[in-house]
Amino acid sequence: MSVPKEVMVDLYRTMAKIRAFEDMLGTVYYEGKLPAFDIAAGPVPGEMHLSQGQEAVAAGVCAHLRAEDPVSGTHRPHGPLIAKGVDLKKMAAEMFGKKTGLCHGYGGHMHLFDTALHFGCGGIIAAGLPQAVGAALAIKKRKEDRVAVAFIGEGAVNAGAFHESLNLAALWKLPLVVVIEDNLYAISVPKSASTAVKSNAERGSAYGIPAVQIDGLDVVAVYEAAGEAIARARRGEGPSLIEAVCHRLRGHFEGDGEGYLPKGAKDAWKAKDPIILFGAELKERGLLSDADVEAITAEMSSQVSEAEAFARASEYPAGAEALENVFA
Ligand SMILES: Cc1ncc(C[n+]2csc(CCOP(=O)(O)OP(=O)(O)O)c2C)c(N)n1
Ligand SMILES: [Mg+2]
Repeated sequence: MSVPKEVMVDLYRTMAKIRAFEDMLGTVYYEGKLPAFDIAAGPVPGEMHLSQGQEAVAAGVCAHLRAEDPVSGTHRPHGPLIAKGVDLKKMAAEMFGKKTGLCHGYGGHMHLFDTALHFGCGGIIAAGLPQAVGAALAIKKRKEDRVAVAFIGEGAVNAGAFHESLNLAALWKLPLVVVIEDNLYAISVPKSASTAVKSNAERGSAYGIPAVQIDGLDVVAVYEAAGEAIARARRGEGPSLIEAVCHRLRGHFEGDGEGYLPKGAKDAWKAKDPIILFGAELKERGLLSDADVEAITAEMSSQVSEAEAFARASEYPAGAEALENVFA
């Protein structure tokens, strides 16, 4: 498949937007938390899992999705939600715990729900996959032209929910695409210390599901693999599995000392930053100039600054509202 120029530029724009948003969070998050690292302090309290280095996976997959296609994200959810087209202001406000947020400030960064985009995520590892299977079952029963996509970490693949989900999705031939974001580590545990097979794509064969391992740093490779898998699901031919191998350029969570990483690993990953690599490729092919790249970076950073300003200026929910909209 040759990817049209406009799509290539759009993929780059999406990756740049995710990066700009997370760069902002990576700074704001530390406000008020240092020097003792008080996780509850500052404008964005609680844990924070950023996904710098994984943008190509989110951009390449979500470029094929429509608003009505349900997506379940992980505890590292920003990429897919931004790539799906979230309102950045509402997303930022949610993380700042404000009333104007996607979930009125109840959720925070790990619990981003966007009903308009049919997006959900959560902090329980592997829990989003059965939910995506449920969504895919509903789509099939209602005979709708929609596809459910589940993002899942390579660590989560060892949970029972992964295997139960794949079995049912295959048995019922559901319109589901499972995207494993293999960033090589589950917190401090490398895949080699947790996983019996070299490639999790091998696990697709246990359920008769087509599965591919791809370079998750290469957005075009992701776009092509996801295009095939999503088209297959839309044709009613059942689920597929994509294992996208990438890396994370920050710690598991903000505040992670990363003492478990082998010497030099981080530098090697930084040298393969998917956005820098793709930007260079687009320039080499004459699809973007230096000035275009600068303009896109400036545009995304201005959108993100507006979202941040909106979040800061919004009101906190009143304490008396804390028990509204929750099971109590
Ligand atoms: C059921 C459950 N067990 C354990 C945890 C603690 N935990 C949070 S993130 C994580 C590792 C997840 O690794 P992976 O699936 O590879 O995703 P990544 O963080 O690398 O994106 C674990 C074990 C959890 N949140 N939920
Ligand atoms: Mg991982």
